This record gives sequence, C-alpha cells and structure tokens, in this order.
Amino acid sequence: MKKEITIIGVPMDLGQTRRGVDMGPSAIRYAGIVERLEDIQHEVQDFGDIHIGRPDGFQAQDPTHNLKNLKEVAEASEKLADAVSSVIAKERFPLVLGGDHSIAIGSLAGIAKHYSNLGVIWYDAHGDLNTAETSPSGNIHGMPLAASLGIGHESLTSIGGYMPKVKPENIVIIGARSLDEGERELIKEKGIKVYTMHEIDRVGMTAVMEETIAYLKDKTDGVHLSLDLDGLDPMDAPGVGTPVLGGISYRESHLAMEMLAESQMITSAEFVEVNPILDERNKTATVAVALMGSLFGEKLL
Ligand code: B3U
Ligand code: MN
Ligand code: MN
Repeated sequence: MKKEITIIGVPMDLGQTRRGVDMGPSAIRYAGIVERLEDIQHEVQDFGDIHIGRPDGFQAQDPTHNLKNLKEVAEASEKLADAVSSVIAKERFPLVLGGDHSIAIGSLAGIAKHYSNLGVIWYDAHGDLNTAETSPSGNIHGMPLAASLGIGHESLTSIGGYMPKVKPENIVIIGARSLDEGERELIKEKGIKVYTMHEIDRVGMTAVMEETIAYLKDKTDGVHLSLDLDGLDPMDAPGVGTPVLGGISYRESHLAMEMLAESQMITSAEFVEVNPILDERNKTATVAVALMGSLFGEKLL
C-alpha cells in the first residue's frame, strides 16, 4: 500500500559521549533511503534536519546530576516532538533518522498524543530504561524508554507537556542482551514484555515476531518501531557507539521487518545510533536502509 512518508533527520550526539552519531542522518540519506522508498512507490518528502543546540561550555557537561547535556537534549526533544506531531497531523508517516537514541523521547512525545493506546517495539541490545539514579553512564540515550513511561527527570518525562507517552503493557523490547540492574528491576516491576537474545535463539525470530504482533495488535491503535542499530550483531552493524556481541543477525532483522510490513501495524518508525565514524564504508547506514526497505514493503520476488 502506498504511503506518504516524511523523513526527519535528527543529528543528535549529546545523549552519549562518542562523537560522530550526529552524522547518522547524512549517512542514511547517502545510502539512498529516499530512492529506496520511491522505488517501491511510496511518496517521500524530506523535511531536513532538526537543529541541535551545542552545549555552552563546562556547565552543560557537568555530570553532577548524572544527566549529560540535559538542557540541550530536552530542547531538541521539544523541537522534534513538534515536527513529528505536525507530520502526523498531515496524515503522513513520520520516519525519524538518528542521531543517538535519546531522540526517541521527542519522537514519542510527538507521536503518542495522536493515539490513545500507542504500542512501541524497542529493537535494541539495551533496555534504555535507566534514570539518573540507575544509569552507570549519565548518558541520556540509555534513558528514553523510561522517560516515555514517565519515569526519570521531569525535563525528560514532561516533553510535549504530558506524560506518560506509553503504557508498560504496550511495550515489547526485542534483542536485549545488556541490561543494568535498575533496568531489570523496572522490567519486572512494570511487567514489560522482553524478548532477549535467549528467546530469539530458543524459539526463533518467526515466533518472536508472531507473538509480538499478536500481543500488540488488538490493544493498540498505532505502533511505533524504535530500531537501535546496536540491536543487530556488530558483525552486521559495526558503526554503533556501544556494540554488544551476540546480536540479532541481518537476516533475522529483515525477517522481522517483513513480518511487521505484512502486519500493517506500524504507524511511525525511527532508526538510530548509526555512527559513520565507527562504521566500515557506510555499512551500518546501508543495513539501516535495507531494513527500512523491508519495513515499507519491499519484496524479494
Ligand atoms: N545501559 C548503559 C549502556 C547503553 C544504553 N544504551 C546504549 N548503551 N546504547 C547506559 O549507559 O545506560
Ligand atoms: Mn537504544
Ligand atoms: Mn542500544
């Protein structure tokens, strides 16, 4: 089915400490995302990039609150929320390109107000369920899912002027293999559905995606896919800031995207953490574009 898609780039690198992930949107455009989607008959508009303010000296870098660049991340999140929301208001599909995963705070703030029961698929090696209290790093890219649940610093939970953005029972995490202690506790306390690498290995990606789709289908009125490229194995996606061995393969990821395309349940998406400086000849951006092709209905035959 033909979709009207608006691409929004978010050159954000302040949610973590490795430079280069701000070039993610350029790398993904360079890898041919617009042409790839037009080739399968979608109408694509490129909104360009959200402006990201730079931290003003040491003050913003002060890690005393264990929230690095809080002000800049919060400001960018508000801008992104407005942009995403206006795309949905025009009945177009928002496709957000990161940037580090802190941008999901803004994406979800812009998306969730258009739905009463938004589902979220969080494809990631990590849970991104930390708060300043539990984070080992103070990096906000490890916190966006918690913030979207309304847990954490008010400057992050209140983006868009409301909270929470998503209910715990509407979330599915896929690919987890690096969870901090506080994240594990939160997962148990809130009853969040998680398919770790153990389940993916044990029952296979087909069953994981069938269950995920069945779990979300009836109780949600829209589903956002938040895909962190580090969910994939570093052999297939080396250009990420925090690679974790033993990840989801390229082939399993294509299958997952194809099954989501068949389900017709995805109403918004973001692809994050592509870092061209750490990459091998733009491989990770190329993988991201291939996965977006499958998500939007590209077929092998
Ligand atoms: N859980 C760790 C590491 C991390 C989270 N997200 C990424 N890395 N990409 C943290 O810092 O919160
Ligand atoms: Mn992440
Ligand atoms: Mn991750």
